[in-house]
Amino acid sequence: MNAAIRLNQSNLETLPNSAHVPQYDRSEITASIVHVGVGGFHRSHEAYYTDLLLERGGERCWGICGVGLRESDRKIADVLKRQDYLYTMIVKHPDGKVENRVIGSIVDFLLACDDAKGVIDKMADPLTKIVSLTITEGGYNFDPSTGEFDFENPDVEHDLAEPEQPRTVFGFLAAALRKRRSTGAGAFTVQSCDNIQHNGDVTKAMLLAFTRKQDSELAEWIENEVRFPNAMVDRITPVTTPEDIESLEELGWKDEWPVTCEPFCQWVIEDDFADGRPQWESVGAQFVPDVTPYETMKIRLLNAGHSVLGILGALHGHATIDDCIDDSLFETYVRRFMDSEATPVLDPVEGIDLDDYKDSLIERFGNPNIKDKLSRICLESSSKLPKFLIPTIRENLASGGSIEYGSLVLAAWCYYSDKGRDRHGVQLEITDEMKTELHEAAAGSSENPLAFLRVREVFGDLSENTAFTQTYGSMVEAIYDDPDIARHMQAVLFGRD
Ligand code: CS2
Repeated sequence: MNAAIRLNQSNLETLPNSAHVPQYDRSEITASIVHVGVGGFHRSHEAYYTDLLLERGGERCWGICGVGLRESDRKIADVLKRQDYLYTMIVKHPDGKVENRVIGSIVDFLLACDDAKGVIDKMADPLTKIVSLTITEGGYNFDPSTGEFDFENPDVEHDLAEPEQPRTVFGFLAAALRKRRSTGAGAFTVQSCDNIQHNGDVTKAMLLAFTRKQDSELAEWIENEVRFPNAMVDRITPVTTPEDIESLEELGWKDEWPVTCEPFCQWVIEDDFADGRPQWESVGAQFVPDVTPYETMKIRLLNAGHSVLGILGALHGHATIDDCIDDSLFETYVRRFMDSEATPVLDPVEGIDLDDYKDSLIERFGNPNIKDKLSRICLESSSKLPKFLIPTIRENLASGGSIEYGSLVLAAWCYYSDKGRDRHGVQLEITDEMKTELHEAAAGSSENPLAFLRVREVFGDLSENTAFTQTYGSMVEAIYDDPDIARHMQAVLFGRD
């Protein structure tokens, strides 16, 4: 076999034809979009839609400049730079078909921890029209039980003290917008692409809370001028594996960090932009006046469905989401959770049949080629569950609906956080900013089954709701008595024997 060709601009023409390469002149593309958080999801979603658009002949200004805020972004910064910001998107179909597309829409990258000024200047450049974000659910820096901005975060304290050397996304947005206001450059749009209900509204509320502490006039200007469209984003994007890299090498090219994803892709956006936007609707995105029902549906069914399978499956010893769906107990459980707890508290979504939507989720979860690891799904559960699952439990408590399916997941999460092992005693890979705190709270459960609920940042006042604590408390006791989670899932589904 010939040595694999390195992926970069000058080698594009010589890549094997099993790769689709950008059919446009990338040297003409300028970056009016600055994107913070260039992880797998951005690369399989917004950057992909934008690549399709550029290929369709969309305006040349809509390229993307990636931004990484932290030291941990150095690897992607270096890899993309070496590859002239090109990377391969590997789409894995359920029937085994694979499509490889080299994406060309990212044309620059800045690492903020090396060059804060460069990032502020780029965002403040009048040619920048959109600053989009995938900063994860936890990145919005609010306390889920109060919804308030967390001023105790040391990086926020730092940003308030050093406005020109920020570390957080809010510090950068405020610094750039301050500069635009003073130079008369006008506002840009801040476009959240994270799985948070009302993600635009939340971004706005957080940025305003932060900026008011710094400069109330600037906050007022932001409130009036900047736009924050809400959006629903969707594409399952597992962590890239060494095998993915090898699969491309076997085909003849070397990409140090491709991204893999499922074929399904959806983006529903409110049409509310400060200074123009790409015509993403011509490549499949939907613009709607109000995205709320789509967002809620997706977060409460897809993301919560993932978390249900993730936590229960991890304790059981499953490794991936498709392993769970292959196990009829898990498939039935997640579907019943969706039908009897998530759906009753959802508003109808115009043009969408929820039963079809749920069928399609089960099919997507079952894609055997995606191999979406439960360790990715359970990553940062402390910021996911308060957004994906707990609101459904709360709303069912208020309406007198069922809470058993969701409560078992929280009880299982307590055991998972305490023991850190699955039922075979195998150590679980747990990555969570609150890991220690969760572990310490959960460790008190043998004496007090409600001990875990004292983590108020996650559970809020759930510990004061008797209907919840009765159900949850008895589930914790049952799991500590017998950690075989499948038995407890059966009990929820079919009643205790
Ligand atoms: C997952 C999401 O992070 C998670 O727990 O549910 O990453 C999910 O795969 C995407 O939101 C799909 O659009």
